[in-house]
Amino acid sequence: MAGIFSSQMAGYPKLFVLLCTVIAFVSAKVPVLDVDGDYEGSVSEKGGSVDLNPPLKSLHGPICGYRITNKRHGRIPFEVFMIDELTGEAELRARRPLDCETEDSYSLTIQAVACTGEQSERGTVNIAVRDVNEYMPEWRVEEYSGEIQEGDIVDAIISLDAVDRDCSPTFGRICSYRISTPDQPFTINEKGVLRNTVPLSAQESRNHVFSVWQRTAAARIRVRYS
Ligand SMILES: [Ca+2]
Ligand SMILES: [Ca+2]
Repeated sequence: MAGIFSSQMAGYPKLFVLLCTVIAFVSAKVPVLDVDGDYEGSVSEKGGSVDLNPPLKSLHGPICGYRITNKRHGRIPFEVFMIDELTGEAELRARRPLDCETEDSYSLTIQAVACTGEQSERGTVNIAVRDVNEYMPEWRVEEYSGEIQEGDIVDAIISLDAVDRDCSPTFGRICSYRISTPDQPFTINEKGVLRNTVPLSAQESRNHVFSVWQRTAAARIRVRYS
């Protein structure tokens, strides 16, 4: 190999050949992140390992570590564990449980650091925080009141409103409402809008008090006739 190199370079000045050799040696040692574009990842709100696509690897190892910096302000709740220095394979992990309701994504820059100290170009890691169902739905108020005219059918007597503080539609959306007190002359739709199903008579009762459930919490409803 040395013979071929020497014969190919025979016509060049010695200084030029030396310079080419040094440049070739240095460039071969600079690590390169094995990624085309950005890394895309996700991690549970509970913490643990980040699922990265593509997995974290680098060329021109051995790689002794990775340097991560936050594109936004604040401390980085992630750290890198080396798995294989030769391939640069490594795992990105959350240092602590995360809070999707406060911060649902992170954007980091990452550089591979070779064991020679050389650093790769910066890459970008986008991490989405996966929601965990921590919160129950809650009513905005504990008791709702409405009033209708005797004998009327009213499509929207009152609107009930519950909230769920989880950050994702899967765990944070109110799916339905249900009247839990049996035999009530009312119905409630998926948006929480209450209507009566038959005309009501003040002779029977001037008030109806009953409960409505959304998944787990009950609110008391009072409907008065006038
Ligand atoms: Ca929830
Ligand atoms: Ca949550």
